[in-house]
Amino acid sequence: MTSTGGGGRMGGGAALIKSVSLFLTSGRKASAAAAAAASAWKSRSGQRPVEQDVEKKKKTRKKKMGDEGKNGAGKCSTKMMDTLKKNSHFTRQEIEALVRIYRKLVASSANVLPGPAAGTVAGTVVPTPGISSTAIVCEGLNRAVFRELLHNTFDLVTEDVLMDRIFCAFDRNSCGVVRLDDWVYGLSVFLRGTLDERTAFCFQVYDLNSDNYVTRDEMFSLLKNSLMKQPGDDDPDEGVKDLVELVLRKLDIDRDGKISFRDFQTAVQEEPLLLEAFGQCLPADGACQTFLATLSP
Ligand SMILES: [Ca+2]
Ligand SMILES: [Ca+2]
Repeated sequence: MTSTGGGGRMGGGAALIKSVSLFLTSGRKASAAAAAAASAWKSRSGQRPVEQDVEKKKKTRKKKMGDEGKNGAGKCSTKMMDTLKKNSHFTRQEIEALVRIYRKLVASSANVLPGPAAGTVAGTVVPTPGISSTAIVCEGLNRAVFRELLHNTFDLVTEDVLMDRIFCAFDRNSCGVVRLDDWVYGLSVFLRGTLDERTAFCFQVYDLNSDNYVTRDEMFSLLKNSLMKQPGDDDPDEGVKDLVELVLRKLDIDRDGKISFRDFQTAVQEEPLLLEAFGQCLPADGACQTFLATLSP
């Protein structure tokens, strides 16, 4: 795999990338798929003129979807459809198909939560009138259903901690479930995201405590398991620490000992392979194509 990032600043970059991807792909079942996906992403982001210079406002998670569109399956209110379409890379037909899939998945899962889901900060769930205050009903895909989907539909074979972080990245207002708008916007990044969108997504996944930095500790947690799978390693921790320093040198552009989003974005722009430097959190290209094909009539 050759670098499309170019750039003189990547001095020892090639060697590092090689060692990083070696570490990361060893012991990972989908290594071939991941490599193929990486190059596919690369060529795709390279060749697409990206006509959708979709507003980054999308990421200012303040937009509130008042109406969840409780109409029939596959339908949502015109206003909501317009919003979803405007802020995603999907066509109207694709969104309708996504809504149908979403409804099916929701119907197949029980979503009565005893309260704000564990691990979420102050759920912004609005109690539904007529429902006892002890049970908060929030329509959406829960962690179990979502995880199943990542695994089965998107062929994501990755660490539990990453699975969980991917869920959190989809669940934009931390209400403990992936709601319809979360679903459409998350899949938009998953399936058709620009490099910038995917960079923001991966950074969010890797920033385990959401403090806007990926620290040495976080890098250690993220890289630890990929190395542990190497057989015949006497002191895996040492190897992981070395790897952390290696990756840090590559990603910590401003040299303050931790990776900010700006660091990450700069590094990824120069070398897109670094996008998933801490583990796979985007689906393989084949899985994307298969899923997209099911959205077209
Ligand atoms: Ca962090
Ligand atoms: Ca930094």
